[in-house]
Amino acid sequence: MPVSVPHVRGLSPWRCESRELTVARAILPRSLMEAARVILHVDMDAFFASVEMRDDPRLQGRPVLVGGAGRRGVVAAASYEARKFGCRSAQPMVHALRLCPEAVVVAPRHATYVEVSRQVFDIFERFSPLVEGLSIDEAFLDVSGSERLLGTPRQIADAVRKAVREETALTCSVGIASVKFLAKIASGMNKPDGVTEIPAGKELEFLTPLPVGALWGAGPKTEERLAQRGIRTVGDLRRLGPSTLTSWFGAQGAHLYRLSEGIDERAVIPDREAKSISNEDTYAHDVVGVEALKRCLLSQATRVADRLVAEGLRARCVHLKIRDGRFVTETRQCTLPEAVDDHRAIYGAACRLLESVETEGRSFRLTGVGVAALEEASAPVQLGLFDAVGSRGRAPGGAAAAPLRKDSLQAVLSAVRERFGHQALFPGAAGSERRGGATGAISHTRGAPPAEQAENPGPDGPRKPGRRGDGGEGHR
Ligand code: TTP
Ligand code: MG
Ligand code: MG
Repeated sequence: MPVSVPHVRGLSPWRCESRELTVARAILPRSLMEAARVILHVDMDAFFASVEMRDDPRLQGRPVLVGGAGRRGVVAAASYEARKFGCRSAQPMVHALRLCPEAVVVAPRHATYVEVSRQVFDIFERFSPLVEGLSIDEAFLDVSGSERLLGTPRQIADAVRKAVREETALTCSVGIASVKFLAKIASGMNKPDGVTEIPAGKELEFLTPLPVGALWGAGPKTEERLAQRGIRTVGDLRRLGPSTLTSWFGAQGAHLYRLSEGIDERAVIPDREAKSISNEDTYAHDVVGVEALKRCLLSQATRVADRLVAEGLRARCVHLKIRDGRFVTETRQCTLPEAVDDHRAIYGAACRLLESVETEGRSFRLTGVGVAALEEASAPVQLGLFDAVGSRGRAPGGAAAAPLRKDSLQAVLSAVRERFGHQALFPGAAGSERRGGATGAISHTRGAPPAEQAENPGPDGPRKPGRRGDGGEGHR
C-alpha cells in the first residue's frame, strides 16, 4: 500500500531512501542506474475546462469550450465531452462551434487557474523534492528511490492522483517511465484520469510502433522530411542508425536517434523559485578539458555554499548544468545522503555528475552548479546507516566532533568571503590551480548576459514562463 505523505517541509520521506540511491550510484554501472530512475509526468485533464465545470455545476456533463467568444476567439481548452465532436485547444472558436453548436463557451479566469496550479504543484512537492513544471498544468516528478516508503511507481502515481482528486476535485493523468520524454508521452496515452506505465526494459517495445512525431524535437517539418523517405515510425528511424540521421539532420539527428533508443539523460530539475540556489557562468572563451571544467565548478560550488550559509540553509540535491559550443545543454542531478552547505560536498557531487557528461572533443560555453531540496540549517541532521561505522566526517580515530568542525569552517570561510570578496579565501585546490594551472586564467563573464538567457534552449527544452528563469545567479 502506498503510504500517505505528510505535508511537512523538512521531514521529507525520501530522506531515508536517498542514501541507498547515492551508494548505488557510486557502485553500479551507469546503465543500471538509468534503469533505477523513476520519473512521473503528471498532466491535468482538460485543465481550464475542468476548473470551470467544477466551479459551475450547470456545466457538468456538457461540452464546454474555454476561450474568447468573439469572431476571432480561440479555444484554450475543450472539455472531453466537446472533444467527441472534434473540438480542440487552439482551434478558432467559430470553427469549434460549427463542430459542436451546443457547446457552452466560457471566458477564461486565469487567476483561478494559476491558483489551482499552485495547489497542484504543492501536492506534487509532497511526493518528491524534484518537481519540474513544464506548464501551468503539468510537471515531472523524479521519485527514484522512493519505493520502500511510498510504494511502487504505480502506487505513487495513484497516490498523486488521489491527492489531486481529493484536494482539488479535479483529475489528472500520469505517465511513468525511466526517462522524461517517455513519461511525457505515457501521460497522454490514457487520458482522462488514467495512468500509463512503461516498465524499465520495455522502452524500445513501447517506442517502436509510435509515429516519429512522438519524439521531442521531431516537429512537423522533420516528420515530413522523414515521411518523404518512408520513415514513419520510431522503429523505422532507429533502423536508420545514428550516422545516417546525423548526416541528414546534424546534431538534431543524433539527438533523435538517442531518443529512438529510449535514451534521455535530462534530469528533473526542481524549478520553484524559492527552492533552488544556483550559480552559472557564461565564458568569453569556451572551456576545454575536465580539469578546467572542474575549476569552474569549484568556483560555482563555493558561491552556492556561501549563499546557503548566508541564508541559513542546507541542500540535499545538487545539479549540474553544462552547455557546449553548439548550444547543446545538458543537466544532471543527484541526491546527497544528507543535507549540506559545505562547498566541498557540493563540488564533489558536481564533479561526479560531470563524469557522466561526454567532454572529449567538446568545448563548453557555460557551466552551472545548483542545489535544491533546501532545508533550514538548524534542522536536526539525521544520523544515517553509515554513521554507525564512523564514516560521516569522522577523523580516522573516530572523533565525533568532525562534522561540527566542518560546518563551522564553512561558515567562517563564507563570512570571510562575504566581507572581503570572493577571492579572499578560495578553497585550497582552486587557489593553487587557478594561479598555476594548465589553462591559466579562465575568462569569466559573471552570470549570463541577456543574450545568453534568450538563446536556443537546446535539447533541454524550453522553460515555461512564470516559474524559474534559466540564467544568471541565484534563483532563490
Ligand atoms: P494541456 O495540458 O495541453 O491541455 P488540457 O489540460 O486542456 O487537456 P489534456 O487533458 O489533453 O491535458 O493544456 C493545459 C491548459 O493550457 C489548457 O487547459 C488550456 C491552456 N492551453 C491554452 O490556453 N492554449 C493551448 O493551445 C493549449 C494547448 C493549452
Ligand atoms: Mg492538461
Ligand atoms: Mg499540459
